[in-house]
Amino acid sequence: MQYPIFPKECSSMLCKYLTPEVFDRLKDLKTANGFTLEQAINSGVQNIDSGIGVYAGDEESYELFAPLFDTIIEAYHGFGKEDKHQSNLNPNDLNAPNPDPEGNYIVSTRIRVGRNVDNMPLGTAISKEQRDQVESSVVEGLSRLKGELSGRYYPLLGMDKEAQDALIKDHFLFKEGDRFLDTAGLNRDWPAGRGIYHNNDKTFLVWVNEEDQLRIISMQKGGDIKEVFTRLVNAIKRIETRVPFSYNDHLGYITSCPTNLGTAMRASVHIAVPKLAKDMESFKAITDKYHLQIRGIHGEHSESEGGIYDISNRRRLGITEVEAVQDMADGVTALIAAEKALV
Ligand code: ADP
Ligand code: CIR
Repeated sequence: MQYPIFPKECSSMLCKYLTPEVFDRLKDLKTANGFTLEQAINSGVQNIDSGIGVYAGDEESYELFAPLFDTIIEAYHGFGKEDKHQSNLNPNDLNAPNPDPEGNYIVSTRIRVGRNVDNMPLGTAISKEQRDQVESSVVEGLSRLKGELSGRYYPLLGMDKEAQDALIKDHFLFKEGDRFLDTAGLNRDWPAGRGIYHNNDKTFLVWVNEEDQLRIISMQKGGDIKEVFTRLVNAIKRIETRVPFSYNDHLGYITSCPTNLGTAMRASVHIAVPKLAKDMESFKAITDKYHLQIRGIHGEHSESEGGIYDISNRRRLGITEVEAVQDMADGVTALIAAEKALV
């Protein structure tokens, strides 16, 4: 493989940190699962508008390709090679009263974590048989959930197009054909092995074999962040009694994309701040202060509609789950105060 040609306008972390020296050191290496540098960087090479541009094939990728991954992890999370990750899933440590009890700004709240099965390659490097095996063991574990968490699994294979599109439009299901995931090898054998589990109210959902093998999701209308977090924590604890998750003391939960390492948690609100959004500089000053990311209404790489934005914690590694949610809760409180102050 030759050193890739990145056009001038490319500003991804991949083109910034994959120097010719780093490339030469890593280009012939392969993990035990056969995952190569070429595979790790293909998404960012093909999609020059990537923000990051790399994916791991397995836990070992983070060690073997460390000269590339470590610089990206440091730049994204501010987390160094010697740092240790700490988890805290105790909802009692969260100070997050509803920032919008009258329901004027927050449309909905969602918190998700990514998880992958221990001793399996990640979705980028997994075989069809292994993926199917992940699906059946996860579905078996989910079938034991009780009470509010009990629900049904809907495989993508055989789901009618209308039902699938409705779930996507209503923000419950992952989209199809994402070009970043495609070029990372994450959509191979689509739609086999993929699906969604949800309870009747669609307040608890699990995506199976998308970017990560599990995306465990708690969501509901309004701004009761603590209720959403509490439901999520209960679900994580139940599921991990049946499905062993990939975790280490340095990187926390292992995920395909290095931005998701650690807590693997994204806590978001859909929030209407139309006045503030007219002044993107002030909007961004607040989101930067609280380490928040702004996304559009249909998820990553989408646009806002009607002044409604998806606001979530940006940092996931080197902070606890409680701190990640706290970033979002404090930042959203500040955004609402700023919106109220505008006439
Ligand atoms: P992820 O959360 O896995 O990083 P995306 O950014 O692609 O992935 O979002 C996945 C879906 O979740 C999208 O349909 C998005 O609109 C929806 N979503 C995210 N946050 C919220 C929220 N607070 N309320 C409702 N839907 C949400
Ligand atoms: C990119 O590099 O833009 C995609 N591979 C997605 C990266 C994940 N984005 C994020 O900010 N969490």
